Amino acid sequence: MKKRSNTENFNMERRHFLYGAGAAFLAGNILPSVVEAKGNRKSSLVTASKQDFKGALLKKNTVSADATRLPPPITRSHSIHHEIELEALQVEANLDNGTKFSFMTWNGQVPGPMIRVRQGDTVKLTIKNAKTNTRPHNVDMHAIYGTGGGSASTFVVPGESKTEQFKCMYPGAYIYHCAVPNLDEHISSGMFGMILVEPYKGLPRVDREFYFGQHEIYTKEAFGTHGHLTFDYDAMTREQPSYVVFNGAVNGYTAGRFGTLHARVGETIRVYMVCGGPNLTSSFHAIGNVWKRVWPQGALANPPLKYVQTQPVAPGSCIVADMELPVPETIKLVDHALSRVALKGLLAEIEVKGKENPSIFKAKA
Ligand SMILES: [Cu+2]
Repeated sequence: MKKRSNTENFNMERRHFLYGAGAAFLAGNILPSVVEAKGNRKSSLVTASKQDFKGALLKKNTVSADATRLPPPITRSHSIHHEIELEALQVEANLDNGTKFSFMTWNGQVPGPMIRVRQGDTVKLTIKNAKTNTRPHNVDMHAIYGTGGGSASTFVVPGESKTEQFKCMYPGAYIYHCAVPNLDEHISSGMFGMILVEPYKGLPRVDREFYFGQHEIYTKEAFGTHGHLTFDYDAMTREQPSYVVFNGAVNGYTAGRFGTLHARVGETIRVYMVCGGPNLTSSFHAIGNVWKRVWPQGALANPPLKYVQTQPVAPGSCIVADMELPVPETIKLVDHALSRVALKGLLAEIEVKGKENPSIFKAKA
């Protein structure tokens, strides 16, 4: 199979750039939705919010997004306008101990920053492509109406930036991802994240929220090989990754690597998970627990399913899933395609501390 060289990639992406520029011109552009919001009585209070995404890494020299650093739940009952900036950053970082990979990221983290807005909010989104990058990038937001989810109007070459504006018309948890012609390579290298559009009425309250992204990485070297890994187009074509990970790191949230996440008995926790793929569906499961309440595909306009063991999360989709914690235990978040856990680095642990509840579980009967 013929490999795509980086020069060929750039030429393909360059052609797309010319097409994208034409499409943006033809689309005529961007609605004055802030003005529209001001004219709406229910949305009469309009303030700008700049969402700040700096410093949200789990560990230095990784791209691993801190699963606990997400914007807080929305409590307001009116629409506002957001100004949000996402910067495409190509960075070399540790995938595992002693193992480096050339990631492509949003703001240096995987998954990209979680954007949190409310249905009816407007967003002015600036996409920057860092000068130090070598590839063009853009962003397709599944949460919006518009050509390519905005990918045509956000196509940027290194050193360039573009701004678009959109209104979040419908609620749900949606993926955003790079969508240049080699989008599978860009997503596999880390260019995906979640935009959460909370419904007008908000979401049921929980005690803690966590943010995860699952994706797979295709390398010429076998899993566990030390040194700098090389991207493998043939393996991607065959859809046979050597790594499948949460938050851009092999077993990042485990006692054996950077430490577990924490929660307390009696709490309810919520997991937001975006599946970047680009090719594998996650069979998302919490070992030792059950999804008490789950919104498949992050489709928040619908009632949740209850007490679900394993919920598929397709590439290009999300999940919002809640758990109760009646007993102390260590919960393992996995994809129940378990070779990915045993052999490819996909595990996160939540350590639940608190009082034993022997009427629900006792280890020795
Ligand atoms: Cu890209």
